[in-house]
Amino acid sequence: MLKSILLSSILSISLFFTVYANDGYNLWLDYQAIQNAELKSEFKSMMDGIYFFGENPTYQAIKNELNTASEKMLNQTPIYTKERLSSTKVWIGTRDQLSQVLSLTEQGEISSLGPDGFWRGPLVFEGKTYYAIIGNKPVGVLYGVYNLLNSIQTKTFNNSSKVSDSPKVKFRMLNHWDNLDRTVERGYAGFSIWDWHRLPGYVDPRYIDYARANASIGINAVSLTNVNANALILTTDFMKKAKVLADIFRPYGIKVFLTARFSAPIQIGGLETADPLDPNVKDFWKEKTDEIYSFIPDFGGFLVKANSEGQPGPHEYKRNHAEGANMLADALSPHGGLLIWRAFVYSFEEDQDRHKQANFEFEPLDGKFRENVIIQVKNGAIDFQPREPFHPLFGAINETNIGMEFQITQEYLGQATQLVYLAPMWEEVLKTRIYRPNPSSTVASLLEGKETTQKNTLMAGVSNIGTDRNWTGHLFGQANWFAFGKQAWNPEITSEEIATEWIKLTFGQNPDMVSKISKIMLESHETAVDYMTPLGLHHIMGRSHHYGPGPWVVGGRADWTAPYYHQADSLGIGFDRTRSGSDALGQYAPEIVEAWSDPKQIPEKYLLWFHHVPWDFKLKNGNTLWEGIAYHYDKGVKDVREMQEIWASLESEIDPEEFDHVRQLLEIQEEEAEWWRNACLLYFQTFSNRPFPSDIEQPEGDLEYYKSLMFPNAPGI
Ligand code: BDP
Repeated sequence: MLKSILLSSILSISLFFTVYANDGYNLWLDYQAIQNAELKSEFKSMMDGIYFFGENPTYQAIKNELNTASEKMLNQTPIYTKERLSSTKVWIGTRDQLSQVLSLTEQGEISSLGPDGFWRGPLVFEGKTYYAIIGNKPVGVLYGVYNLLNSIQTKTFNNSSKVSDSPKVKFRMLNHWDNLDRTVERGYAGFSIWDWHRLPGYVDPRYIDYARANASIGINAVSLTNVNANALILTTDFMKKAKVLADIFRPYGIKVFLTARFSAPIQIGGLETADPLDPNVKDFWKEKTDEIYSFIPDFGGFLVKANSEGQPGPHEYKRNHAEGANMLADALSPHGGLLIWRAFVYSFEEDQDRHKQANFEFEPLDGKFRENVIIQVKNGAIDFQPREPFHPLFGAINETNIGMEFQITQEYLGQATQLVYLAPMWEEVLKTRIYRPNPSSTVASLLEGKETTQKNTLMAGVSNIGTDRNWTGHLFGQANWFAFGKQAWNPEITSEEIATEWIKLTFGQNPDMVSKISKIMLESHETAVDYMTPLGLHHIMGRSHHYGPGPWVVGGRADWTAPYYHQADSLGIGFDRTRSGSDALGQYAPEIVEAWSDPKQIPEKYLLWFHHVPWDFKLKNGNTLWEGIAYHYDKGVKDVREMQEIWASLESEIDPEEFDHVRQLLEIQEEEAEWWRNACLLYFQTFSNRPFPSDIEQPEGDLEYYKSLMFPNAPGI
């Protein structure tokens, strides 16, 4: 008896969890049942009569989305009417398709929103009001529908207000660093979702969910393969595989790009050279490109990493980046394709501060690139550090298209064990005033094409997506994917707005919960900077895998070692990048040079990035630099504990599986934060020779122990 009671209660507990547990697969498209009666009846009445002005694959994708949403939110299937009047409530179509029912003013308003823009709201026709969702192109309609569904989920829907929006950046792109064997460079969420081996025959349903997720946040381009490229992706067999993905993504408005290995003419073309000025090389690329377009007529173009970290490029043939890029751009331009050329270059021979090298190479070439080339520049000059000042190429080249590269995957920011919401970091960069080419220019306004004549604008993000059931390894990694899409659509949006929206879509509406999770998210980046690299420290992580602290890492080329960047000695710490040092600061606009040249004036968050300062240097709050470093590390650890406490207080509000997933990872984050603090403070103390402030938690352990830790199987390499 007892046994059977026990068994049945275990069963009911596990049933309970099976029914309610959320594994995160549905991302922000979870479409939870609507509780609010008024909203429910409003949405229900809309779903009772939807008329599409025409048919095309994107409208089919919209119907599929409406079916999913309505079934989950209302437990009913939408009714699609065959006739646009009578029982119809909702009209869906393009401006052209609705031209007979739109006034000229309305048509003008919609037209000004451009190809991806949408308009939704009430439309009166012959005395009856319809709710219309209109775009200039079907993809705009799709964005409008996602926007509507989002407003229902977040309870911001109002049937009498008109909403319109359009993206400020043309190409909103994910860069996958996925290899053909399915490993992912800097990937922390399992393997690549591209199952190349089973493509083209086997089509994983996940490809569609991936496209839905991207379209719902406005992402319209993806490059499928690692920038450390494999030439095989350009063989006919792989083109057939890529075609399947492109066909799936097309209705969702997403274009496929591939990474092109510069030496492909040698590797798969049987040539002896990849010299961009060689006629046979040009023919190779032209034929390859034509072949790709025969499979994928709307192929986006190539993304290229050349002459960087050992990748082949035009320098082998004494040609410059423009000669390399233009040759590929010429192969693409008859088809309307884009050539995205990365500015992440630094040479093996050059012993100049790595910070300066991209400007050295690209400034002299400004204006020499073809119209269909975009130079893709990382947000900072070193490499996706926890915090970097903006890259000095922004504002320095103004006759060449320039785009942003952010890293969504958290290579240097806790990988997939730490909760670090990246939107505030990106926002900080985007909103920075750069004074060039115009006095009021910001990184955002430049990227939007407002400051120059640039038409092809781009924001790219290195993807954090993998085969993990929840896509991103850490549930909060989803927020970074989501935020990237939102910021690419509108670089002026605030990270707070995005966080609120994501939380509501992911966890629900309770205002107290929303504000608590929002606090965790909004403070998490500063917290990570505190326990990893405060006050402008950078590149002091473990060698090669970049997991955990490694301020002692030496050996090999200088700019792959940590002391190259922190320059700690008995007198002080920091990289002198002013005139008395490498003068990387001199690559910025004069206003910035002036503001940042003085260690007393520069924002303290960049202090050690640009200055080597004595351990007793006085910070703005009166502490010495040494004390300040110690307080930042200490605060970082304490703030992680606060995140844990807030999270723990939400247990009754959050799905048990999601709650426990995050709880466990926060425990790891606390340990890792302590590890960072202990290791870095003990190490820097060997230079500062000063005691730790007595009111911080004293770093424990032994420096030699921290130095001895090895992680040969750390993910992502
Ligand atoms: C660095 C990564 C490396 C990438 C490189 C790049 O450590 O794996 O290949 O950037 O962006 O951050 O090309």
